[in-house]
Amino acid sequence: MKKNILLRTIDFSPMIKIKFLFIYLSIVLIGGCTESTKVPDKPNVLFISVDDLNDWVGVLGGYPKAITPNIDALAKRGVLFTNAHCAAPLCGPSRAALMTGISPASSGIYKNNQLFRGSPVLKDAITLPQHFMNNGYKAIGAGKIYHGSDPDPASWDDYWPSQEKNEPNDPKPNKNSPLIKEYSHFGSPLIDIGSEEMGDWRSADWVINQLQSNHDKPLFLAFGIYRPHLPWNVPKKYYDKFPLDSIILPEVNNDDHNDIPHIMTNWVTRPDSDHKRILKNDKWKIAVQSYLASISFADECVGRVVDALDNSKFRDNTVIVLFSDHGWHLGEKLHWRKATLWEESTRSNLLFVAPNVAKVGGICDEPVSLLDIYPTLSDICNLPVNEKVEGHSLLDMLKDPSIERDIPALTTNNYKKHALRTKKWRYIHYVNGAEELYDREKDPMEWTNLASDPAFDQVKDDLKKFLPKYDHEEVQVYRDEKKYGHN
Ligand SMILES: [Ca+2]
Ligand SMILES: [Ca+2]
Repeated sequence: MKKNILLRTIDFSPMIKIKFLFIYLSIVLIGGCTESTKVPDKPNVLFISVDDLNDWVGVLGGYPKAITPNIDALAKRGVLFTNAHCAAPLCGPSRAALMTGISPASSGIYKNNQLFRGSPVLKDAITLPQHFMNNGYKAIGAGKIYHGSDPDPASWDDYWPSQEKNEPNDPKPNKNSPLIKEYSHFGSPLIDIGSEEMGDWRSADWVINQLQSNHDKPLFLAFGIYRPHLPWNVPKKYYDKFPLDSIILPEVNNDDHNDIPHIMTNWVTRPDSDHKRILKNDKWKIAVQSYLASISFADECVGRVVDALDNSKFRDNTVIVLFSDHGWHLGEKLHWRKATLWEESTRSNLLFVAPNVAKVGGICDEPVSLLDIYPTLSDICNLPVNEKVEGHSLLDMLKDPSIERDIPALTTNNYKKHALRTKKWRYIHYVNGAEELYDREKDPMEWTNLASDPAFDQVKDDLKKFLPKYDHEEVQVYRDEKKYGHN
């Protein structure tokens, strides 16, 4: 306005007036453009978690025939972290760590049956959604974000199905279905059940509804997908995408356990191990098919919500993060499920889409941790730093994914059992001093344990410096097993 008054009141020559007008219009237009394309102070956050999803995703290349078009497309809109690792290779402690930003070694939360607020360190921790609520956001969500038996109502303004029960019920297979016997104890195809009856699908419906509604504050909107967590009961059409005769089995070395410490073989070679049972019953291909089918279903749920975001008014001012809470073994290293300190358990999905911040199509191969999600989202959204969190902001790496990082990713699986991952090495250190060391560049299947070779003493010494200086004893506050069972 002042410039207008200036132009009106001073008697300039016509030519100078035109020049003034040109400069003025340039300022307004350029200023306007800058305004419309800069990062909003408080962008919305769409926070997507996929449970138990390993690297069998197209863009991560863990399995050649995985069908994940929606996650692949999302990764190409921002930065994909190909070397991301969980803080703990189990649902409960991984989620407690990433949602509070505090590692298991600091909190003493290592197991699924511990209640994370029972830790004196986490009792009053400000969780990621609480941090957003404290800074003017509305935090809402649906599905599995925290571990099922350990929801955290303090983290949310609203939740679906409810604050106490975060995971919707799933349909069960018909007991008379002949497929139940044919398939493994991990689950089977659902016949005569549509996708829309699945719990994850209904969580997506709720999230989509929020994206189509008005909100008086910026949103922290969480969408927790339960598949491909067991049981792998998904509609048959997802199984049909992966004919059994097309299934490729993971590569294994039957002597693999000969050079791993006894503290680990105790568990993975036990007589009733999943691997022995699956081989005995000839269910390996069926299990691989079931996992792929469950991933394909989860990917479709991701796609539905992202499509809804793209068709909403939030499209251009929403940051998206997608992660999985840890990986999954399907026979690699003669092991199934998770809860190891090997690559299959620790490698996790992590990608960020952040308009005008994250490089479009960026790929970062540096080791990063799911603990980094908290400070990264906080930074992208211009929130104050929570000094208690232990992760490191990835903001600079989102802008320039070629930046190198010299901090290894740390994964903890129970008290004083840690793995460190750099670009080249995986180093594992157990509570009794036993070790494993793998050269990932030469040995990507982690078959040859180099830890006892003196030639690698210096490598181990350099890595050991990054082990926690302090390990909190296991917190003795457990959930009610009668209510939740042992799963
Ligand atoms: Ca999990
Ligand atoms: Ca081996």
